[in-house]
Amino acid sequence: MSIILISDLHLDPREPQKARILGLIREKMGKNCSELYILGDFFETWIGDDEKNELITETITELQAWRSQGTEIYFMPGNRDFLLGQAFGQKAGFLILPDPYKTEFYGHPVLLSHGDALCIDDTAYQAWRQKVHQPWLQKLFLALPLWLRRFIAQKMRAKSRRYTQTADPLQMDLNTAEVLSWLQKAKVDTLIHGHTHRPGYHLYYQDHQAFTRITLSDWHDRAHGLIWEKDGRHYLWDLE
Ligand SMILES: [Mn+2]
Repeated sequence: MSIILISDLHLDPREPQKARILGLIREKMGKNCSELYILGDFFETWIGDDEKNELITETITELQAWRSQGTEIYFMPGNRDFLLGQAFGQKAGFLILPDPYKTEFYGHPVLLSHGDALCIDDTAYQAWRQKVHQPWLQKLFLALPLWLRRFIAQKMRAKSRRYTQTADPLQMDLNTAEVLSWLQKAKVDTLIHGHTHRPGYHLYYQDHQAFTRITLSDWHDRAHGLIWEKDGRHYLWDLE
């Protein structure tokens, strides 16, 4: 048996076939997968659980297929789909996790996060993040008609695209001191996250202890994730 972690699929209604890649992975390794973790930015945008389109319907069907094979599904919101709520979680059959979330994989404690909250060097982004996470503002946004929410989301996405093109990529990465502080506070040695689309293993040594940060990739050209085996081995994989 194993645990699969994925993130940053950025599922988009303009490419409904993307949800089918999840189906290919399920056929390949779903039977041996006891838990599937989706660590944020599952959807390119999320404007409320009342939105309906072909992609959302296909995704619900796909996640139900994982569940009927015996896989428990956990979802942690990212910076694109932080408005995804319990109503959709219930429909799709997954549990919504807080960020960060401490759990154990076969007895090994791990800390899970989308990762954006750790990018503290990007002060402009953090200011925006703080603003959009205010409950009153979210409530106000969700009360708007769908067409208006779609329009606002489109504007915000264009603005964010312009920002990412000009901002310093190093500044947009996770802050190491902050990562180590989170790990030490949670008393774990391993962090698994997405967000930066820069997959890899990062090893740190501090206070006579080793720490690992595992970064998942996005699904821009291929499916990607982390497998955590029952015997404790873990590795990143790609499916072309
Ligand atoms: Mn992200």
